Amino acid sequence: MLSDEQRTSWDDRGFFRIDGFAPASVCSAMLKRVTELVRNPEQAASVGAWILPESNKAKADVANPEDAVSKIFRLHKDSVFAEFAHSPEVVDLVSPLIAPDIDVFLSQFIFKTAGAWGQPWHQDSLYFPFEPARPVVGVWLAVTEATLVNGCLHVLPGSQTEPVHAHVPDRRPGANYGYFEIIDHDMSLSEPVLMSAGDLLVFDSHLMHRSTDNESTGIRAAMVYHYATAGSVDHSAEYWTSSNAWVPVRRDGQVLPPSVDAA
Ligand SMILES: O=C(O)CCC(=O)C(=O)O
Repeated sequence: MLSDEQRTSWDDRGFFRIDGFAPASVCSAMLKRVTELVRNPEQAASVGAWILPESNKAKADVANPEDAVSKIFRLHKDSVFAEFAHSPEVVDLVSPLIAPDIDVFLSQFIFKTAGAWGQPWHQDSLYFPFEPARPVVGVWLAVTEATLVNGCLHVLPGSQTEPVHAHVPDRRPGANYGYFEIIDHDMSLSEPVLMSAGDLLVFDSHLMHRSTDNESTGIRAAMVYHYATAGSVDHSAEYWTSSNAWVPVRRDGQVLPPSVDAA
């Protein structure tokens, strides 16, 4: 399912991108739905979503509730987010990188409204104490444009071959919950990932990446999913309150519809 170019980029650089992957209608439906959920916390709770506040913004100081939200987790059983997570276009892209049978276990909508801080250099596998530990694949959909000014991702090509490095808590006072940082590695060969709404980045969970602060006056939104081998043992709950929810997306060569729950 992967082109030679995608496979080479994956092997050598730890990621590849597909421009124009999702239509504008999907991006706007996602943004509309998360806004609805943030404005209706009971509805968010009823679909199992978790709302994480932006640490450096007080609810009282913002015009709309969503302006003070950093991320919403556990959306992959809900409407447009489930449809995307289970779509053959995504599942058949990710499966060759992992295994024939895969689950989606994590989803997060990142609001990154004006003034929100970025996430420092990290490897996603820090958050994934699984057996087997890898492969784990992230897909990052640009819901809006991502630029140098509004806080696009930056990646360090080739760093997927590194083990998971030591991470220290994000050193900025008031940094968001759960943000950790790699400080023992040279990031000088990193590259910004400039994207238009609808572009997709597919990346290895050992790839070092970060995002910068949103210094624009608008939102820089993204929807992120993570996929892993079916039957993985997830030890997260032994360390922290986990937002993971394992849902099968591919079995016996078939992409499964959103309604099939994990065993
Ligand atoms: O989109 C962002 O601002 C950061 C996302 C990120 O680093 C991640 O999903 O691991």
